[in-house]
Amino acid sequence: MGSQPKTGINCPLAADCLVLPFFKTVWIKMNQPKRYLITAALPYANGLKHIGHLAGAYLPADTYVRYLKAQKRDVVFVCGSDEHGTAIPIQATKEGTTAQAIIDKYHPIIAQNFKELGIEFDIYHRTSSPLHHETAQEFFRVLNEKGDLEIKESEQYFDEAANSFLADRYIKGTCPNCVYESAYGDQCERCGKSLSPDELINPVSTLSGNKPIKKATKHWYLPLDRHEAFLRNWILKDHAQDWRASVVGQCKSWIDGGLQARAVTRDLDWGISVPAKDAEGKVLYVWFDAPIGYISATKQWALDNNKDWKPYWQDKETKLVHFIGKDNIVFHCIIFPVMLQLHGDILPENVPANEFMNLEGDKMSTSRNWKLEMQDYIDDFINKENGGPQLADTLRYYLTQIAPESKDSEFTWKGFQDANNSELVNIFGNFVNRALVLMHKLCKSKVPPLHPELFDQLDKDTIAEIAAAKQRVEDYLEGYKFREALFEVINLARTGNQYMQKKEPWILAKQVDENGQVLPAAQGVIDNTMHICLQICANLAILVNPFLPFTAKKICYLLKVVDRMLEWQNAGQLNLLRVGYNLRPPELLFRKIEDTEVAYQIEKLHKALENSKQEQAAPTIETSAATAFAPVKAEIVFDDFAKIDLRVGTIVSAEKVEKADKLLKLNVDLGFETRTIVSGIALHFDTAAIVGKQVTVVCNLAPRKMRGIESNGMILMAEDASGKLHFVNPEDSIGAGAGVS
Ligand code: B3M
Ligand code: ZN
Repeated sequence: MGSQPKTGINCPLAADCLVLPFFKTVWIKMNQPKRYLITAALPYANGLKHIGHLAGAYLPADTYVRYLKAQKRDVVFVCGSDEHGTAIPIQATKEGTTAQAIIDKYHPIIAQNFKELGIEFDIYHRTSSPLHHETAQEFFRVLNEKGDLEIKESEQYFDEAANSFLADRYIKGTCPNCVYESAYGDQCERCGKSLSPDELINPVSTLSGNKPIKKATKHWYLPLDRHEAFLRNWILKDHAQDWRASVVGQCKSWIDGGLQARAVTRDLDWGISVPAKDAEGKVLYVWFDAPIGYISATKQWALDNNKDWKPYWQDKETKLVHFIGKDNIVFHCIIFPVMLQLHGDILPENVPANEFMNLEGDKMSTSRNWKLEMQDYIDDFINKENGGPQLADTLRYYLTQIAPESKDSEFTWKGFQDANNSELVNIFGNFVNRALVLMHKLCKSKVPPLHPELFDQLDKDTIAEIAAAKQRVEDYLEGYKFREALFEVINLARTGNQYMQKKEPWILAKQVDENGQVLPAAQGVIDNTMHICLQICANLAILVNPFLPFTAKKICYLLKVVDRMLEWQNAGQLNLLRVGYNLRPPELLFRKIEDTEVAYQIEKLHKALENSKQEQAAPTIETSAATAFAPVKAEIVFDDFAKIDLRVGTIVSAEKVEKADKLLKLNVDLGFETRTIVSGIALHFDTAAIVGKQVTVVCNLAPRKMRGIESNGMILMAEDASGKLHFVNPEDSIGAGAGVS
């Protein structure tokens, strides 16, 4: 089986098996929009993203887009990195590097993670791009020049020690809503409430830890209060029925709570400079520029594809849908729509926001290390020997099955295993596998003919069910009910299994004549059964494609049909596979998830939590973006210096220390011996790139345990003004062990 050429999916021969209607029935639905623009929240490029993010916005958006594309509708799916706001420089300080280095590090990793999980954007853009800066500035300018913004002077929190105003995340305090003690100045991460710094109880500067003072500063405001009537009409009247109740509910409480002017500029040195007079040192508020990122991404996509971006944002016949998590509702349903309306753009048709997904009984949290990052899942399942893209589908399946569409939901490893083993393996995979095995065995490896004259009620009901299932999946998808839609797909596989079980073609195959030939009447029923089962398999591929795209492709491969079969209009039919066509031997679609894998993941989760507690308690080697020269240390005499034994060493191996972002475990050849040295340089160097490098080693430093590993020495590093580290090493390669003095 493994030796079958994988090119079968697209090979011209394969197309023979696919019977498409002679003329394309262009399926025109009443009120079908001319085009779609689908957005998924732009993730902050300040760290790896976890499966809560994936389930909240990206997976449902991708599913919806795949469905629309299978219908051959005109759709553009945009996303990208949100690279501004205080979250970025704060992470840079944590990692001892620059804001630019942070976004350059995380943007490509996040993009790659999405790709490996089958999230297929038409463009994954960046808000640090010049095109975005221009677009956001133009947007601001238009509103400012029309008088849609107000300029106000107000007292804002200021950190005297750091000589800096404290924007959003530079200020922490107790949430007035849920009394969480580490709420940020713009939002409480526990209850999701959007806040202003003034609402925080006991505010503290995260720069110095001091209590901030108030100081006057000038900012531009978006006066939401002027737009109450518009918002009431548009959300609470026009969309009261078609938007999710939780979304309408949150909007209503915002509107009823009294809309206020929101500052759209900040005193900060990271972001898009405010294009106005007297605005030096000020940048656009990240939540002003980030949603405009959807527009700049569309522009970039249009440039790349020789298309016009304008209709996607300006033509009323475009259906704009924002996929987000519930903490982003106010920005996408209230603030951005007001901006769009003032700017003369279209408004979103829907904002299907999801609630939160918890993990093993607790909230997912990056700071507490209670999370499953996309990268971790990719490493542990997809990129493993017994992994592959099918394992991306397993995650997609479970996350959709437990999608927090109307209330918070919970990811458990046991649930993941059950969903995979009892539904994907036992129902879906098993059905497709049995259909292929029996077809080879009972029908000479070919798609058998149909004998309608032999149909009984069960055949007729089963055939009818194929079209009915398609309709239900479609209705749910159109209504953004992804978990129900997926349930219907699995249910069709369940129907197929039951049908096969009731028909028992393997028993009928025992009705043979004296030559061992199956009796014609029995063979007729076998043919019908297997024909219907195989057509169900083809239908399953189409219906499952938006959810589990890798699986859909694999079924096409097994059935030797081209991917074109996956077009939605083909579903619901019984003519997808040509009679007499030879299919491939079966291959399993899914593998079992073992108990040991579940146990390993749960243990890993708890260990990570423990480690993060230790890491927060233990001193770490800090590097900082030094902008000034450090003062010279107190004088020492020569004898003090002579006590330090410096040698040239060669790095012979380097590996990351598990769950310690900054540490590398190095083996360094000192000529007379090879030593283990733990060094806090992991954020600056790739392990592969430093093997073979020469370094200067303090080799008589007392051993020290770091993360349970004994470190025997220290490597000298030089730090440049940007905070980047460089090795201190001899100009030419010399023998390891040479003394340095
Ligand atoms: N970056 C927040 C988040 O990742 C923010 C979304 C922007 S969408 C325009 O949840
Ligand atoms: Zn709160």
